[in-house]
Amino acid sequence: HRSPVVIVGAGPAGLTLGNILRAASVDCVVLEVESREFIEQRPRAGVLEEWAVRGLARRGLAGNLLERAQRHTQCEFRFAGGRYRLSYTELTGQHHWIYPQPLLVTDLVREYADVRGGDIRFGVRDVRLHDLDTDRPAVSYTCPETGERQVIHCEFVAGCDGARGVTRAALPRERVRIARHDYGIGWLALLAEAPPSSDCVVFGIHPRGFAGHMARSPEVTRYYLQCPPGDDPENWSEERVWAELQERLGARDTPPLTEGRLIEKRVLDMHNYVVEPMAFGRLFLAGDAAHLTAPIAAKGMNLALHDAFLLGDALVAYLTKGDGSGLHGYSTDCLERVWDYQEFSRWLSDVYHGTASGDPYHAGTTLARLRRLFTSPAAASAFAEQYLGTDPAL
Ligand code: RFL
Repeated sequence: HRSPVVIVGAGPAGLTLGNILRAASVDCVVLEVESREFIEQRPRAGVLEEWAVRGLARRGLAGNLLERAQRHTQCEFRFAGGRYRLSYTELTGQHHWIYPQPLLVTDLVREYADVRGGDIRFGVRDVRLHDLDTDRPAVSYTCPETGERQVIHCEFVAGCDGARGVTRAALPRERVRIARHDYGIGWLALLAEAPPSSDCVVFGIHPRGFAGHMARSPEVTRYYLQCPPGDDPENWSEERVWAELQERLGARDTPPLTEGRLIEKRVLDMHNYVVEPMAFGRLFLAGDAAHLTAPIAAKGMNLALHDAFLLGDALVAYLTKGDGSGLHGYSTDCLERVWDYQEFSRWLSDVYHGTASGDPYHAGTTLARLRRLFTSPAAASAFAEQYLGTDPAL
């Protein structure tokens, strides 16, 4: 079997890339280990930056999103018993869109497979990459129905298989540098069957640890609670979760949170990595396969889309016009934004976790940073700009 491009992984990065290629009549095959039902329901991110949605819309991929997503214009910090709103849209003219990742993935699969006639194979096993440093690489996998090995010969492989995929490991160790940062912090990620308790994202910065509140839909709210890394979710009964959330997100003159049944409860160990360069031979990595940012600043899905736009346009330029400049600059062009978002996540992590660090010095400087956000318009504008991401006009 032959196809110009094989895309490993059907997350936001792989599916966006597949759609861009199909729109330009470039054939590709998407290989995904999970089933379609599974990826359409896997709960994760929900915050999209305005430029990313514009990029999707420009490629005909934001129809449902623009009808159904909520527009957010401000966020709220709660600390030292008070609540403080930051109207980032007033400061930047940009807003956030709230659209759960499974809905975006559902839209992208439907458009790719059912509308643009793209080839996608679910449930594949044991994906392996071959001859990446030649002009004729190949990808092999075990077919779920027959158990046979299949080989697809191609010109390019796109590694879009996320943090736990296999494509990153195909980069020879001596040709890449992987920078890592471990925060030494855990977050209990929760989804509650409860309506949001605020019309915006709320960050609770509390001596007992960080707590976050993020609307997902009128019925479902995402919450986060800082916890020790590697903590067992079973240590967190519903009762304990709600008591901690009420305490850490509590503020003067604020009604208690609306409680509900917890439908997801997972511990995330907060760590980041960046692979440089994001390419080797005919393999190009995109999204979490190339770089992970802990969900601290809600950046991961946005970066995945940024990579997919750049890689999609670059592959189309090469395969339809022989123009290799986009592919040549791909890694450098992606990494600038990746590092910018990494730096912001790290800054924000210091703020979120400072008052619970046990270090009075860190706690003191954290509160100073927070007060500065609400006394200095320049500090507020700088925060807003980074929180929303600058527009790459893609
Ligand atoms: P994905 O979405 O992980 O997709 C990779 C796909 O590859 C498949 N796969 C393989 N396929 C074939 N062969 C293999 N060997 C394979 N191994 C894996 C997987 O099944 C999957 O379908 O990566 P992609 O496309 O790079 O997208 C990245 C985003 O999913 C990720 O950055 C975000 O979810 C991160 N994130 C957030 N990002 C935001 O921008 N805003 C947020 O609010 C936000 N919140 C979050 C998050 C991530 C979270 N978790 C659980 C990691 C909240 C959470 C809780």
